[in-house]
Amino acid sequence: MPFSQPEFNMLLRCGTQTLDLTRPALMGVLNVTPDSFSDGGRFLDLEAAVAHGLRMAQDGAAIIDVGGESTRPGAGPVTVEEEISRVVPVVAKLRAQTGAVISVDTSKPPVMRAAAAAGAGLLNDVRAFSEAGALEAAAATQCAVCVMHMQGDPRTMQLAPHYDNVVSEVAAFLEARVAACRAAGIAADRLVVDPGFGFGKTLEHNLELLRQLRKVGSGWPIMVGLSRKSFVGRITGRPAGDRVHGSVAMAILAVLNGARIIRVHDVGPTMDALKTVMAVQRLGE
Ligand code: 7PM
Repeated sequence: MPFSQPEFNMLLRCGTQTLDLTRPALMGVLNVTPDSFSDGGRFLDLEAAVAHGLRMAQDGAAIIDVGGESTRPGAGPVTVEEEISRVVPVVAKLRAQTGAVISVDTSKPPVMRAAAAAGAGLLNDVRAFSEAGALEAAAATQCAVCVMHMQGDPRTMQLAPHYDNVVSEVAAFLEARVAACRAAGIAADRLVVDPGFGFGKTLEHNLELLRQLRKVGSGWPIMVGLSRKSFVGRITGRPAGDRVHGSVAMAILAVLNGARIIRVHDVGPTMDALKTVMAVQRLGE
């Protein structure tokens, strides 16, 4: 498999765009849930979200991940219509105004179809395309797809996570979902895998996955989301708004352990750290 060779050119097909993963890419997190840009009116929500996305692209994010359904434990469910109305206008505006690949964080087939039609190039599903019709919907687009591991569901996943061997179990799950994607007709150059840090994992599970990250990906390009997560706070003793330095350190460790897409809130600081480390490592040369 070409992706296991570090020197090999890694081109990820994202609809009509191509993402070069020879060097690690940053994905900026853009939440379009009502609590994130709560200026009241929907127009302001849209403008603020687009401005934030453009800023992250300017700071060096190769991908902007637009999410309209909060996976936060206890967050209420969102209807398909509501999620489409939050996400699609932001996708369309960002696609028109930046060369970054637009990703959509969703589990719902109609949202996948609408987002792809509006110009999204990557479908990021924390449920790994397990909902009825999701694999078929993704396959019918030309988008890249990210399959993520989660134990349980967002509401209860942190109550009592358990694994006999977290690394081999996560790797086996991702292999199975990759096989399902391939069987549904999704080409190999459209696939990304993600161990799902914080999704049904204790602190020790997260640390073990980060230590053995290459084993988790079994050759496929690896995405990680570590930014501001509670286990970073467990280590540093800091609240979510004050976890930039811990998150940047985790991002760099992930890159050194083979990650190719790093999903972050703080694009500018992470990019500075990444550039610095890459100058020394000559990663991707
Ligand atoms: C509550 C719980 C709020 C979890 C936000 C989150 C990932 C992702 C998220 C990830 C991929 C967060 C998460 N995390 N997609 N979406 N990988 N592929 O902390 O780790 O941003 S949402």
